Amino acid sequence: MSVKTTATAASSGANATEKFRANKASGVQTSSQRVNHLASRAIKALVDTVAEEKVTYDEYNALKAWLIRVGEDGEWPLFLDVWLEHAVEEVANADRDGSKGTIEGPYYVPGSPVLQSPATLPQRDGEAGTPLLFRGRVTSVNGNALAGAHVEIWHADDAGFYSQFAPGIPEWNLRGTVVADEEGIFQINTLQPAPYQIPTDGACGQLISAAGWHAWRPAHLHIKVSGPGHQLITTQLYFTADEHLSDDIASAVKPELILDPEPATDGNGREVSYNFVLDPA
Ligand code: MBD
Ligand code: FE
Repeated sequence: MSVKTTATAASSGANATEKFRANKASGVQTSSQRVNHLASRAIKALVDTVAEEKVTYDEYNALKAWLIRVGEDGEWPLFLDVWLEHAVEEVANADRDGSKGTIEGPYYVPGSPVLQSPATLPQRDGEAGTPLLFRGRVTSVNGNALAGAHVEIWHADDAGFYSQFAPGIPEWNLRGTVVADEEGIFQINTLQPAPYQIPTDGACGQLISAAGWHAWRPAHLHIKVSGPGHQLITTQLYFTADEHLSDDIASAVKPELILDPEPATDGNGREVSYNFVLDPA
């Protein structure tokens, strides 16, 4: 990774806190009975860990200092999405028959430019990376085409940075909402994303190095697919032969979500198809 990565990565974690406040922190109420039950279980899991592992005061204070730093660095969204969201997603999508979902992660922004298929995602002049043509069809579980389905896509640039979370990138760079045609078919021109390292210079990075873990996610496209009368699915697609498919730090890879692009028929980069199947609402 370039020097730029180290210089700016922490702000990507912190910016996710601001975006979360702006877009997601809703006033949803949870009953006191449910709060009591869940908080008691979560606290018990920690208490049991302390008792069973004979946690010392030094270790307790190290935990306290680290938790304080997670907040100071604005990395709660990053921490939760990397280490916990995968379990929430499994629960949320357990009953679906259509395409597999996976985690959203901290870098989604609603309201990306709406582009009619065939579309090219917004990008800078000379944007680095191998061209990738991503196409496919959106249908219902019964096989019917979903005309005008929305395929919303966002991904990191070749250096591993997401627009709106790292400085100096145009607002909607590599983000777009592509509208499928009457047959549910979409075509999206973008660039092959690179393997991605979560920010290493904040509290999450401190945990990773203290534990001797690595910070990598396999290269991925983030996607939300929706169609009239159907449930939106949030997912990611990965690429075959990526060395981090089997040890994603965010535990968000599923075998159904791995693409195997081929050389593009026009000789320019690579192309791949993937069909999405949505469950009725
Ligand atoms: C990402 O790009 C990502 O997808 C996840 C899940 C966590 C951190 C950065
Ligand atoms: Fe990501």
